[in-house]
Amino acid sequence: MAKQSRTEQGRVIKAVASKFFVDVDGDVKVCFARKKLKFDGNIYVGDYVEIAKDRDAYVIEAVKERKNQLIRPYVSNVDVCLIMVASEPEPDFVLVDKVIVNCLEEGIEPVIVANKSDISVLDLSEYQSIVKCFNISAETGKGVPEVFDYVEGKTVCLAGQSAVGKSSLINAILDSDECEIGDLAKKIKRGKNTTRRTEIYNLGGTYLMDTCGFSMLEAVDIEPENLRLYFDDLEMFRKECKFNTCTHINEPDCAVKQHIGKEIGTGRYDRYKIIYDELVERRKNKYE
Ligand SMILES: Nc1nc2c(ncn2[C@@H]2O[C@H](COP(=O)(O)OP(=O)(O)OP(=O)(O)O)[C@@H](O)[C@H]2O)c(=O)[nH]1
Ligand SMILES: [Mg+2]
Ligand SMILES: [Zn+2]
Repeated sequence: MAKQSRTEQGRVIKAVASKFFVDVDGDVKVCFARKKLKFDGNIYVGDYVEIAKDRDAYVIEAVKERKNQLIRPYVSNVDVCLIMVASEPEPDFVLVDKVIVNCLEEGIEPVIVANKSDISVLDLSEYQSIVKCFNISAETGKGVPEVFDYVEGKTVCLAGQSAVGKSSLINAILDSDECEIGDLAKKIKRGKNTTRRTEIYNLGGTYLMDTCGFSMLEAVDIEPENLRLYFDDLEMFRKECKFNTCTHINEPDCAVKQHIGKEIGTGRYDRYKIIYDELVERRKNKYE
């Protein structure tokens, strides 16, 4: 009974070893987790939790049901995912398209943010009809207020390759240098994985999730035949295809192919096929 009254609600904003940092109305409490929860491997940054004081320590008693979750980065209860790219490191748009698929599967809005526009502006024309796109510079601040306006009040996950400027954008929004900024390894033109763990920065109810860069990602486990449902730019022409279930790969009289290089970006279609083949390959391996 007394225990009940000591229960508080909060949100996990960071995990370090066995400690979880839980934001309770702006007050951060360091918590341990009940053994059972920990061994399920089941507390994500972004989780809403119930904590209670157990003698001198705070303990996470329960994790509330998640609205959604991503595996890469490991986060939960996300509204918008800012998929960040930059001219340096060289963008990997297969990775971008996989993140879009994974977001759509989880009901998260994908948004593309091309950073470092002070160096060069990336061509996002293939994406303009499918997702909201921004060209910004975290360094000069160009476009940063527009991004913030778009996500204000939401839980926002920043995702993408190392050194695209995820932490830099959060710093620009917070107007601080709270996040550690890395460098581009000049020789290999790749990032150095400066951010090592996911952390949430709460700016008056806008939750900004700084995450670790990654260069490998699997699309969610869907049937290859269903991949088309995650490519709106292709799907909008399916009605013109001969077969209603056309996957736009090998079927005869596929109308989508007529639109490639016009309304549908050539790169988008090529990447669709790459991801399709990966899903076919994965299904084969599963049943072997
Ligand atoms: N020219 C330019 N450089 C930028 C901009 N934003 C970030 N950088 C630089 O890019 C490098 C990487 O920035 P970070 O913010 O650490 O990148 P990150 O995406 O957080 O990288 P990880 O934490 O490793 O995943 C740093 O040297 C930044 O100074 C920008 O708008 N313009
Ligand atoms: Mg970082
Ligand atoms: Zn087709």
